[in-house]
Amino acid sequence: MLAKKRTAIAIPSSEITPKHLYLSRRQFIKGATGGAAFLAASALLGSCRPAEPGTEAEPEGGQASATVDELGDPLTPYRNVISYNNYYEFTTDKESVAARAANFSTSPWQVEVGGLVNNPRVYDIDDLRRFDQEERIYRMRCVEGWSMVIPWIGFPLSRLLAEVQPDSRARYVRFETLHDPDQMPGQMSRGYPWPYVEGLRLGEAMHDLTILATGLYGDNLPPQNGAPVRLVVPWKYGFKNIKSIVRIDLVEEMPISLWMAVNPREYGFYANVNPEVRHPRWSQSTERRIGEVQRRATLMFNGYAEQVAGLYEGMDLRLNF
Ligand SMILES: Nc1nc2c(c(=O)[nH]1)N[C@H]1C(S)=C(S)[C@@H](COP(=O)(O)O)O[C@H]1N2
Ligand SMILES: [Mo]
Repeated sequence: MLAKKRTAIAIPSSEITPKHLYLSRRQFIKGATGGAAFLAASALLGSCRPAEPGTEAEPEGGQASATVDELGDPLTPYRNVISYNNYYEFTTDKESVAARAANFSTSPWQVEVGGLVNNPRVYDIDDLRRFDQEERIYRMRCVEGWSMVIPWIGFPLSRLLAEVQPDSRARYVRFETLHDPDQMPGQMSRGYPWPYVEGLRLGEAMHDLTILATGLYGDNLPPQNGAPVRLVVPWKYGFKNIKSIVRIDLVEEMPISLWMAVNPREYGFYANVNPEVRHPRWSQSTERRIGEVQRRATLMFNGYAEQVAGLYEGMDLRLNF
């Protein structure tokens, strides 16, 4: 394996084990247990989770370049990452999302990028996979008070924005999830203004920590985690990390997210992780890390203050919550 620095949050792609090496390692493991050339071949063709009946009691996962994040916190086990989810389009029961989303069709898939840009473009999911993919090990803190550490695979959103070239009027980026009630029964529920929408200020969207994720634990995203492409902004509450994106627009006005529309008093646009700003119904000063027993302190900007505090200089974070 490669020698790794523990200091970097963003491990440059040159330093992580590229996917084909994960796959050949997996092939080796499979081979050693009587596994299969077929699995390796299908994996190389980009198939999702190569689960061959009989050889795997559990989904494999575990293909990460490190076992801890840059603070020394252990990665959340793969099985937890893929079995405890928030994805209201399928169900509000976190433990049932995986089963309900299992047949979600993510191919073909296109993401339309437009609005105030010089080069609007429709990307096939394969076009997005062609951006240099890196591993990013990030903490994810849900506004409900639980958290995980997840090794994502993806690429900085800034690289996509550089291609479409926001024009001088663009101030915000607006993201939209697929709207397809036939596949997503939760979208029949009238309590929410579907489709799911989220937004970032342009400077937040351009920040190097902000990625479009296409995978986790060295594999493609499972449907329950937002396949085939979702946003990850690690210093904000989890709900900003919009799943299964089909549209990205550069806009002039602050987008109204689904959660702002549902309850603006409780869910602001910024949603920066902040232990000092209470949710109206609970404290945000501690969190339950999935897999741990004791609650732990929630960190300002989820532990990324050094990287992102500058984005909010001079802003009142109590008003801009
Ligand atoms: N489209 C969509 N995106 C979504 C959600 C959702 O319900 N629908 N839930 C959000 C919330 S509240 C969280 S905490 C994270 C959960 O991501 P995970 O299931 O991959 O851990 O996804 C976010 N993205
Ligand atoms: Mo969340």
